[in-house]
Amino acid sequence: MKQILVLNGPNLNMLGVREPGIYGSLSLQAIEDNLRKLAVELGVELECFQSNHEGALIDKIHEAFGKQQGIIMNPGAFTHYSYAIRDAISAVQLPLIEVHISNIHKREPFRHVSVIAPVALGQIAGLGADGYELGLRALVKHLDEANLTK
Ligand code: CA2
Repeated sequence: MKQILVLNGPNLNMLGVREPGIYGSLSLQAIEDNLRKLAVELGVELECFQSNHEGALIDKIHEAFGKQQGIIMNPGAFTHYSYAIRDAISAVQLPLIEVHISNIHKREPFRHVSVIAPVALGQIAGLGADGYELGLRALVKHLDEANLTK
């Protein structure tokens, strides 16, 4: 069975608690529960992890090498400046879909830049929590297609 890692970065543990106008009213727990239901439907296994610490996220990315086949990640504010997370993604060479709940491209200029996007398979932004499910569907399709060509 395919194994997928779902990573959420800093402050995303606050989802549903504050700022529902920007980030919606679903908690991270509810988002992960919905993703787990979709994973059953798609026949894949998920591991979900959230951290407010850059190093902990990097460790999880390293651990994914040899364990998981792809990653769904909302790097939070690390998106805009963490070369260390970007290097970790490059190092493991796993397909990663970058997800943002809000549309980072129509917010403050510093959010328009993603240092992660150049090493991601794709980016989903502005579609709310649905972005995680769309990302999981796209990643599983990508992995299926990659297997077919082997
Ligand atoms: O839109 C996204 O998903 C972001 O990755 C969220 C990050 C932000 O720094 C990125 O620019 C875009 C921030 C997550 C903060 O989450 C909160 C949730 C509830 C209350 C306060 C913060």
